[in-house]
Amino acid sequence: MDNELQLYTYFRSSASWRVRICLNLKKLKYKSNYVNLLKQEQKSEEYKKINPNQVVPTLKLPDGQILSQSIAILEYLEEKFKLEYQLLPDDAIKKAQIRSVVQLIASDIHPIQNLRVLKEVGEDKKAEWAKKWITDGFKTLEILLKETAGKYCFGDQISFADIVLVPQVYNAIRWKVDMSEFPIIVRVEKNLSLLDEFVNAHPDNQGDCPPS
Ligand SMILES: N[C@@H](CCC(=O)N[C@@H](CS)C(=O)NCC(=O)O)C(=O)O
Repeated sequence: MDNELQLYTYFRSSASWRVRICLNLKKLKYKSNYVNLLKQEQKSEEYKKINPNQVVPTLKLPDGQILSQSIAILEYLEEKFKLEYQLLPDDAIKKAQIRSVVQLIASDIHPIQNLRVLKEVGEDKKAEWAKKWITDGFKTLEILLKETAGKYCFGDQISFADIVLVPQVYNAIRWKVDMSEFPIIVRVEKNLSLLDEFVNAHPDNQGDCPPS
């Protein structure tokens, strides 16, 4: 079927996970096209035509148009489907503060511990590297959230910041970051992880997640 949203995704990809959460919150149905990063399927000639950057996620719209970059996709979904579930407030200052947290995670933390960067860092150093950069970023994040967090990153309203937070905490735990240093991050992530839209988007609940 072509007249549906299609998400090119990998179960453990943080950037894909962000888009899955957003689609769920906005109650948008989509088809998953699985791209196995461990099998290097993102490097295939076929996928390169869809996403020249050779990463997931990619969102294919029902009319065939293609969007890449998870945050650009979130922004598109917010503009187009704001009424379904509003993830950015109208207030310009609050919106900028939320985007600042998004950038901290999506631009300053996540790319340094991405698969292709870790490959360059090398097998023996990659765990220490990932742990260091996530820990450093979380130190800043904890300070920011002290001012803004309620149940979620910004008060009791789910925003883009929460969407990027949850996959990053999963990575942090995977790389053995000492989360006891970050009580606010831990509390917010716990609250979010109870919500159906977040549970459904979790790597364990994806069709391409291998049986444990
Ligand atoms: N800035 C991009 C990052 C995308 C990205 O790094 N995707 C990772 C998975 S989370 C990937 O596909 N990595 C494949 C690789 O590094 O070869 C976005 O937000 O969409």
